[in-house]
Amino acid sequence: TTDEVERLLRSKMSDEMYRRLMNINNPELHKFIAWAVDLCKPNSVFINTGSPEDLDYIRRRAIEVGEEIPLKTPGHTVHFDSPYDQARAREDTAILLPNGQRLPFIRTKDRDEGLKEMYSLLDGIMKGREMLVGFYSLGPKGSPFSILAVQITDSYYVMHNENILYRTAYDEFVRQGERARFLKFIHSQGELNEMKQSKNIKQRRIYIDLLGETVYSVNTQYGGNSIGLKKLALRLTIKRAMEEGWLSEHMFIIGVEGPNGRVTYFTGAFPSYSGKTSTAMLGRLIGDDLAFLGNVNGEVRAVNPEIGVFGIIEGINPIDDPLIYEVLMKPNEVIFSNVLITEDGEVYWNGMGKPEPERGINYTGKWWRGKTDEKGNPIPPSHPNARFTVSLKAFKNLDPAYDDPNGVVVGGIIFGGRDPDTLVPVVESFNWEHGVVTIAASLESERTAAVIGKPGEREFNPMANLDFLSVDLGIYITNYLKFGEGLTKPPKIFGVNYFLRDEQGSFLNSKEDKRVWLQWMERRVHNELGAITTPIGYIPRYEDLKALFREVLNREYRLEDYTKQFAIRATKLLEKIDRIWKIYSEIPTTPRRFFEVLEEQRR
Ligand code: SPV
Ligand code: MN
Repeated sequence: TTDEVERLLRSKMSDEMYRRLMNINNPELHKFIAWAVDLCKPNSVFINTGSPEDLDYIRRRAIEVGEEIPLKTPGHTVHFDSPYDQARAREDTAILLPNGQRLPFIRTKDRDEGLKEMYSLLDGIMKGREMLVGFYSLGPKGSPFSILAVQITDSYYVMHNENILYRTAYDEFVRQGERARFLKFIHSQGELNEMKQSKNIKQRRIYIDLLGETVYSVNTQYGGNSIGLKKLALRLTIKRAMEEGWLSEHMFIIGVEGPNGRVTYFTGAFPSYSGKTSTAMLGRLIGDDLAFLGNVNGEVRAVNPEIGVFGIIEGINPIDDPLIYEVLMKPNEVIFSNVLITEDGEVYWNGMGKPEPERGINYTGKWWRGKTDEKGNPIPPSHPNARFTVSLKAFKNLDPAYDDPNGVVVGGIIFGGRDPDTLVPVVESFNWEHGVVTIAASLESERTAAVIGKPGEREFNPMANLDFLSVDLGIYITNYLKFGEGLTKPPKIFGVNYFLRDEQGSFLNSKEDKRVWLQWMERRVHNELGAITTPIGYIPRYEDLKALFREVLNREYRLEDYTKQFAIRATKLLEKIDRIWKIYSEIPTTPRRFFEVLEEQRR
């Protein structure tokens, strides 16, 4: 009842915090917070309005309680996750569905059972701690694309991340009052060890309740598992997108500068650690990870639900990624996770282009060269999935439209993976459905360190979104195809592959070649270049690439390299079609059109 809600809230909230919450005239919100207070039993509640003082409070507390360690450079801090909690935890993550319903490829759990387990894990978990409540908007405020969200957490680190990565929206909640519909996230890091790392990793659980549009996350700190608005929200927004006929995707959004000052916007989906962020940095940046795509008058428009980057830091160095490197070096608000703190109080990560220090502190405690884990494997200075969190505003290549409520018009959509031996470096599909079926829905990639498990195995990863799917894959594909039918100016769909290798295992391309592919795609969107029609789509002509290599990289491009890279590997492609066919034929909801398009390709 309203009285109980009031009593519960008043028992844990100062007058000021209570006033802040009541400023939002939304009984559902009050009930949600009261329920969380009742269950988690925090000492107190902090309502984060997003004011400069509140943002500062979160930053300060993260350091005071030891969740973050300040570095020498002003604004820089480091957070350490547990050695067993450094990537997305697939095994501990499930979509809750009523009556034990199941979905292909998705870890599901009976809703009642899952909620029961979760409530018992959360019971009293915030004793002695402050419960933090944050209000955010996924997407530009006031945009028709945008979705509101509330995050509850007992981690200053998590809320600090969210304050950098998302638009705070307390004011929007106040404005909308009762009308505010919002996603709900509740997180607790659980008990901590001396290094302030989640201790009960065996009880790590991430449950996504589609019915209640609520995500529960407990006994974990790794950003992908704990930052509600990132990949946890993605599960909920995919569901909404499905119901409302738009696309919620694991994609960057960039503006590519073409000839004569022309800017063409692209979105791109890549499994993590397959070139997504580095491709995003080649353009004018709008987003590096997530995109909402909608049909606006027959065109696709996209907005970024985020305003920051939670990026992989390994291998970022001044030569390959000068823009990111600069952002990570200058005094600025940056949260590093799972890197090494040197003895001088500076940050070090693998592949930054500096000699490896002798010692320092990393996620395993005191680190020195040659330290091994319990299996005898050497512990690197930084974890391969070590990350940085930084505002988009820190980037020199930020596109002025990054916060435009109307989004940008999408000219092309790129799908890429880590594929050693099958797909050419760049290919354009014949049309929307051909691209959706043979490129996007057929995406395969080698597993990387962003996911717990053995790297290197080839994984099926449609739209680079499989880890985040919350709906039946067949229905997801159907929605994609339908979305295309409603477009009068559909974006072109491209496939890229930066990881082709020869028989000796050497890469067939160098890192900067992707600049050329990007320019080729930009020209193709405007129908300025011809192409070779092959059974898998349009591929570049040698002479066009030769000219672009000159123009973009000031380099020769040899015919023999082209021939190797752009050979249509028919046997490998046919094998791939067989694999993909088998997967989808086991999903009853796969649309018939899917098999027709794939069959045409095979023939
Ligand atoms: C990614 O790996 O794709 C990320 C980080 O963006 S995570 O949140 O772990 O998914
Ligand atoms: Mn991602």
